[in-house]
Amino acid sequence: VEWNGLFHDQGPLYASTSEPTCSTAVTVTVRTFRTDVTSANVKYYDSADSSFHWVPMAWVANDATGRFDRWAGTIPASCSAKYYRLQVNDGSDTDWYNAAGVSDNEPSQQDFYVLPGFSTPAWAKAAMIYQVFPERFSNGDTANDVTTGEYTFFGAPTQQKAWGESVFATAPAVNSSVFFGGDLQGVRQRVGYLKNTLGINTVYLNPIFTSPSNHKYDTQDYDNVDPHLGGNAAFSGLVSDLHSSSNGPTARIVLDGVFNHSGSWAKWFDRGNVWPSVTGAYESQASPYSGFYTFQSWPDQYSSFFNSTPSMPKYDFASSAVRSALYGSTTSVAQKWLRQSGVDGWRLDAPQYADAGGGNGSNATNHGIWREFRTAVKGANPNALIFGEYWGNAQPWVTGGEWDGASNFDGFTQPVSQWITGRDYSNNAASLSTSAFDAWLRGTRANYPTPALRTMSNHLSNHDITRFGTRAGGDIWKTYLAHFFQFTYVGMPTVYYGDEYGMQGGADPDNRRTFDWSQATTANTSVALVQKLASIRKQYSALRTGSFQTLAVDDATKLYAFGRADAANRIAVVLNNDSATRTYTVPAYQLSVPDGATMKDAITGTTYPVSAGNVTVTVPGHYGAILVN
Ligand code: ARE
Ligand code: CA
Repeated sequence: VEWNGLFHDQGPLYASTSEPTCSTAVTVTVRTFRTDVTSANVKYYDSADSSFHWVPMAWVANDATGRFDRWAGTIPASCSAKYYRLQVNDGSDTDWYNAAGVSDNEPSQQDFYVLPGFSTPAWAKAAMIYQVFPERFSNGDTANDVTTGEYTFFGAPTQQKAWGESVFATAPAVNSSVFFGGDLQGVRQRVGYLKNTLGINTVYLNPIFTSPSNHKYDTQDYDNVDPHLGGNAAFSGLVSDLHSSSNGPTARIVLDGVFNHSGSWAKWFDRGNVWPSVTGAYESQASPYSGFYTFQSWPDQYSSFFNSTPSMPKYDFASSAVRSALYGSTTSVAQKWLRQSGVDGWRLDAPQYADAGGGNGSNATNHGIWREFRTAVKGANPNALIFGEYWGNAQPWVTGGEWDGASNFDGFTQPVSQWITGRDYSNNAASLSTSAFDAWLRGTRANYPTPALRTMSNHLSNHDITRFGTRAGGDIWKTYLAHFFQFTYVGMPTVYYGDEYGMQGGADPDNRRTFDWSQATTANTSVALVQKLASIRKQYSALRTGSFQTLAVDDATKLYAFGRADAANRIAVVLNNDSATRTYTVPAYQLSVPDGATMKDAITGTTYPVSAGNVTVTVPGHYGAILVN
């Protein structure tokens, strides 16, 4: 069998649905070179009877170029999870195809998923996220700024710094008690920048509930937005401005859900007696909240985040009362902000560690927690997005009952950083050839069911890792190239504030510098490119939910070309990871674009003819072309 002709994924051209219900059969199509194959089969494992089943595929049609055959078979409807691989035969040879690609021998893992009942929010599949660290993005009200010595945080008096003041690289003492004054009034004033200049449609805010630290991962009061960020009033104003369609397209808002631990100053714990009318677990063993936490030796020895952060005591999820308070009841933290404030979803902080009895994520307990959480949150709002923070393969959490997607450190951030900058996301030297990049992407895509893949959060930087702009050595062209890939790949493009102009920064806290508002205009070439890329992603459904197909890989010239395709458009994305301008020949026939057709670069408007199956395009160094048919 000619491997180069084989293709299948769960894009709309090759699967009748990627989100079946219990009563939806799934018809899958495999493409082969014309007359190359004499028979084809779907072999699927059904978890209902723990056995494999075969479905013979029937020849259906040729494609638009006449170069390919299409064969289809139908996996019958039922509620059970199923996993399938495809077998193709040419009379003398048998080969296999699954999410890992083509193989001579039957694969035993990375099959395609059929998970009846698992769907992710439609809006999230179209989301383009902007991540804001509120204390550092925009200061809309100087009256609420934390001032120097205003209070003492874990022994350190607060320090107020001027916007833009460079303190992180030079002052090692700089920590969680340094403030620049950013707030939600500031975000609100910049909604026009987000919606209309950048064209993003979703804002993810790092924690905003009251807490004495600048990052607020140590929650003091889940019921109130920090007054230094503008409080509940500024927040509800921001939500309505984002949801409004009178100031630009309507947009969504996702909050950071810190549910693994609280701050030690939360009322349920109340170390330091921050809540005089409440008896917290730290204050008395007779506290109504004693069961919320795990003490090895009351009061000073208790389980905390990473077992080393006393300001962040861990919840004990064995307590049904804590589960009810965090997500189970309609007035719980997770439900209340969805039901009463119109929040559109949660990013889950450190969710792998949620556990009972001070543990750090034993499987059964942890998955039980997130299954309950999903039921509660989707009950409050079926369209709420849930994506978990996880740095590795998040597959155990995204096969249906728990999260929609996850932070894509492993399937996006790391390979993109290494391929383009020669550095990993911690800024250590680590290079990656183009073919290794392609293989890495294929392998990590195979980890995830299609509904989850489309809601993975694809970020170049975030508040825990070094800035992409620094890894790129300040070469803004590498940022351009990274954005080309980010806005054309599978998953939610997630722009960490400042990445749109290549903001610099090392590890935490240097990755949380103040935003430079002099850059926030389309006079900045990088900002203008992000605007263009966001508008292109918005225009073409193929870039959001179409198939992903590798078209060309060249280690010597550092060419990477891939297709995104659905019934509306066939798109070839051509990336040049070399510094020199290069001319590439890309196999348009692989997208079934026929000879004589043209493909138009959505960036430049230049039109290219397809002949002899190929399209030839010249691309500047560290830049891309998005050829649309
Ligand atoms: C503060 C200082 C740091 C200092 C640290 C040590 O800022 O410079 O090193 O204290 O105590 C929040 C704040 C941080 C703060 C931290 C502790 O944002 O600034 O650090 O609280 O007070 C792992 C976890 C993952 C976690 C990362 C940071 O798995 O959940 O570490 N990320 C979330 C948030 C953080 C937040 C917290 C959790 C706590 O996004 O911002 O920190 O609420 C591997 C592993 C990962 C591991 C990763 C990094 O790849 O696979 O699991 O992530 O390395 O260590
Ligand atoms: Ca302020």
